[in-house]
Amino acid sequence: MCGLVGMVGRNNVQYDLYDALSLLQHRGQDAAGMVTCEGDTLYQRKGNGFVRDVFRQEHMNRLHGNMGIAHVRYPTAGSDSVAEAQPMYVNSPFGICLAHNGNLINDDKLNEDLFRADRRHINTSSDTEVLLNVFAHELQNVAGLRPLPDDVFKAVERVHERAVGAYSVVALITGYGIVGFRDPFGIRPLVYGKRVTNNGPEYIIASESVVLDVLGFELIDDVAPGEAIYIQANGRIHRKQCAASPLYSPCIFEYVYLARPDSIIDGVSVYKARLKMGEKLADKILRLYPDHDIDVVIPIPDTSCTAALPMAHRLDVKYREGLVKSRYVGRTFIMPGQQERQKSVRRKFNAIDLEFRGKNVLLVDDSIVRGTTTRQIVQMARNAGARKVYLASAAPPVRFPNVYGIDMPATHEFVADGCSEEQIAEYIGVDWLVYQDLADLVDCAMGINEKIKRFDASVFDGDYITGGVNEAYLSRVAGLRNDEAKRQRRVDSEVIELHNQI
Ligand code: PIN
Repeated sequence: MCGLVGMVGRNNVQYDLYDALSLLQHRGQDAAGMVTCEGDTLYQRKGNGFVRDVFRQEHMNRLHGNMGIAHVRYPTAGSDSVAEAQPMYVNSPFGICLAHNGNLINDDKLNEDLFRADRRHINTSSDTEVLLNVFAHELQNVAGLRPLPDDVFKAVERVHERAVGAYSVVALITGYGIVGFRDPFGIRPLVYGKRVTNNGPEYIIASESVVLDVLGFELIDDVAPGEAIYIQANGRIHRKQCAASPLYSPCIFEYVYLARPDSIIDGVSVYKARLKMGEKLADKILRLYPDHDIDVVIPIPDTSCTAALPMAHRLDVKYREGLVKSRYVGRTFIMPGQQERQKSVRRKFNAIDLEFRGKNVLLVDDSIVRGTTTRQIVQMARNAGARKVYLASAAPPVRFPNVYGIDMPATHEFVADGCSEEQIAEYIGVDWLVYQDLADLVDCAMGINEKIKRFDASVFDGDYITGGVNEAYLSRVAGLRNDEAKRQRRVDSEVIELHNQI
């Protein structure tokens, strides 16, 4: 998962881009990068780690220019090293930088075509470099000495024809402007907005609307599935639908867990969707257990708190924040091995005994993926003296791999893989377990945007809307995602970094 931002301003944009990346930090904490453009010159800073660690004052001082793009990255399959931090750059035509949120399914085939037909070399295993070169090649085919809006739109049309998968993109064409586009299914989010200054309008494109809110931009619209937005360096803005048959199909997991609650994605408030998830889940519990003996609802923080509160109201039981999550403990993915992950859960969460002792507790989480964190938290609840422990998940069981840019484990590492709900409950150690039904979840996210007819819910139902997801592809993904593969890639990338230092 990644976060993107691109901006055309009236003055230097590096501080706005920095703030935007900080607001998108939840979408990726593995690496961050920024490219700015002043006249015909590009300035770049990229590195591994949090935004605040990658950009120091001396870097900020050098990032000149009134337009730029920036990116935060999560380690999606196959891209853990700093060499693959984004934005990526290709010099021809014009000098183009590109940052991408999502994942291409046919990057192997595109890589081959780029080499054989387009005579372009790809130097990393990142699908972003592939996407950048496809866009660059197509722009080179149509543009003259300057990229006109129609040239940019034709290039995006060709990208849609060639690329299969999920891609929300911001690109910068040196000296000319920034481009934002979204795949024909609009799987990953992208919005754009405007801020009026005394010197004229400024424009921004970003993964989530929270960036626009905080930086004082007015939301114009979501970039529609298949649509492209071209903002020229002089502040002129152009938009065009570039896909033959776009179909709104945004990722439902954004609403479950990925996005910030204060963002509005495709016209639907993430916060409101989560409130509804809590209400629907309470209704299901009341249907299944009309005489339930729940004393207290306790969310597993942070995401699930939004759903747990209306849930408690509807169940007519107390809501208590009996689990405290430390803000300062390192991320679990620095320690991807199973044992290390277990230790880190205990460091991250602590239980307030008085909320558990002698009580029948309903824990609430946004989703259950591996079940390992959940299992330990259930054990903590028991150690804190809970009489019975129940668990409700605001999302259905995760059973299928994500191929659209969310870093998830291999299928056999999902707790739900090949297991019934009873077996999962037993593994996790709860007295009963309730999952949200998929139809209810879809209902919660439907909101008021009539353009959305369906969601990408492939992690729950295995329906991959883009096509191209076959057995061979899934086994390639599984090979890249299991714990051992991730550990090996970390070692490899450390070696590369060391080599670079030497
Ligand atoms: C919660 C994020 N949420 C918690 C992510 C745990 C699955 N896990 C998915 C639950 S928050 S497990 O954003 O940190 O608040 O099933 O893999 O054990």
